[in-house]
Amino acid sequence: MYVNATTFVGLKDQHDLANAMAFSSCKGLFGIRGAAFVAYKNLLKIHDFVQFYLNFQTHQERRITGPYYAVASLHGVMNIHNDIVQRVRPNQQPLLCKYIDVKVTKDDTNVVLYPPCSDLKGSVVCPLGKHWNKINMCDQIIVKEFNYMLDTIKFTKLLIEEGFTHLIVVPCSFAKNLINASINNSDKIPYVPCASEAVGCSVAAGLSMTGQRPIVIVQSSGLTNMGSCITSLLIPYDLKFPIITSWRTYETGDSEIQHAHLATRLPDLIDAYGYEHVLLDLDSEVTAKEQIKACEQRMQICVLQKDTFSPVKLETDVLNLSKYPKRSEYLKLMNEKFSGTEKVFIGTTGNTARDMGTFMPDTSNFFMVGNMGGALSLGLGAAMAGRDICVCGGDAEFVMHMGGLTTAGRYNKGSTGKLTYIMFDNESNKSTGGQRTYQDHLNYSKIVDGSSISVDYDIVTTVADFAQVLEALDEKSGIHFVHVKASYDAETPRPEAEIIINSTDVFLNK
Ligand SMILES: Cc1ncc(C[n+]2csc(CCOP(=O)(O)OP(=O)(O)O)c2C)c(N)n1
Ligand SMILES: [Mg+2]
Repeated sequence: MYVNATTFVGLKDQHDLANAMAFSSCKGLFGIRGAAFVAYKNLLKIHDFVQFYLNFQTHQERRITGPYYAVASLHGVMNIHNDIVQRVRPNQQPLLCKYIDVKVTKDDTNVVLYPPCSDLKGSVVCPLGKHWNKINMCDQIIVKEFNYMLDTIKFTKLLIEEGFTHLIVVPCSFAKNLINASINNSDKIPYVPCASEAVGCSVAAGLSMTGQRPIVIVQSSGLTNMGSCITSLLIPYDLKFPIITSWRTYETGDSEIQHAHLATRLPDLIDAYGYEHVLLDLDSEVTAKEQIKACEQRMQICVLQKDTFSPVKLETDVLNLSKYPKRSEYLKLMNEKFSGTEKVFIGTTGNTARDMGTFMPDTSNFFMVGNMGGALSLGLGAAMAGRDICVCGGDAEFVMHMGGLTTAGRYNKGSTGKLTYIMFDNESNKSTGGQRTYQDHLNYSKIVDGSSISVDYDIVTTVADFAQVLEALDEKSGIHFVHVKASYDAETPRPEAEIIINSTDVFLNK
């Protein structure tokens, strides 16, 4: 039996079972750099192997590279072998190449720290050469616990002191606390909520060209919306300002299927845009601020991980929807009325789809958990194919790709099937932390009406009115809009991944 025991020399049991063993690498040999050797039992009966590497004579006769002179030094090691092994056992020294979840800095000029080649939060410890003498390497390094979180108030203050002027945002729950801090400090660093990331990027470009210093914050899904602005505006005109994108993660079976693709490919997307990415530091507000500042000089996009910002409560502009029914009350009514019918309900990104999963179990639902802003257009396509469609959207979803209204309006009086667009207006982005949408200046009905979509009803604020509107719509064809005011329900669970994925079937079951 021939064992490759590299890096395990003396640390694993039962090596004595091997007839021959090879050790190599500096790490496995108590600090001997580049060393390698072969050990074998006396009186070995050696079989010839055709393979070069497996042939024992290859090693015995040193036909491959390996500084076998190092074997000599082991003669000395063997006398104190037990002693050394004790020193490399856990508790005495970190094991070789061990990942530790702390930040390591050196406290001794003899210590050499290598920066990691990949994005690592913690440190990898390889105590080379530290087993031989009795110096404990822990005495030569400083090990600091991570905060794992930036102090949001301190960080916001640093951004303001640095001279950043605006926070241009399409919300992501990862940025909720920073957004709250910005709203609390709106006289110093105004919060600028934007209809879409493409809009936000252009607004920031305009600000930066006039000498302002905006910071753009978006969700990873929204970085795709900014593609045209980045590649055909920022790059050709050499405009640089900080862009921070959250990095939504995904695990198999997770129902946030909309994040699965970029969960692994976000760095590739940033790379394709021609930028480098840097993980926003979790440990030091000053370092994080410097990373953001550096984006004004070089083509770099900052990546924001979950739980980066410490909690901050909103002090102003707190939402009050208490006079409106909860969205669940409207949804339950529709569940009862349309249970078992052919009407297909499209639930949008945000909490609408989630709430539909809970409160509309008996209708045919398509859960559009991604593609924010695209629900009306998706509904239009299905209606063009003759289906009876009801889009259930949100107020933030409404504005994201508002151009879809103009396309839909063109087909209102044609041969299009039936399409109803119900916008549940809770004046906020409920699913990303409840930030207000600040869209009081909009007259949704006028915008829709101006796009030639039918608006036959006043804003709905009661369930009774909603029931009447639904009755009236039963008799109508074409494309209709209903503006419904709704308050919050308690958080509902996301429908399971399989249910979401298979919900495309509702378009086929006629
Ligand atoms: C392109 C894109 N940008 C941002 C997001 C993050 N996001 C998810 S839901 C949402 C807001 C939804 O608000 P609204 O449509 O009003 O629905 P509500 O949750 O309030 O019911 C945002 C900004 C996203 N999913 N996709
Ligand atoms: Mg909303």
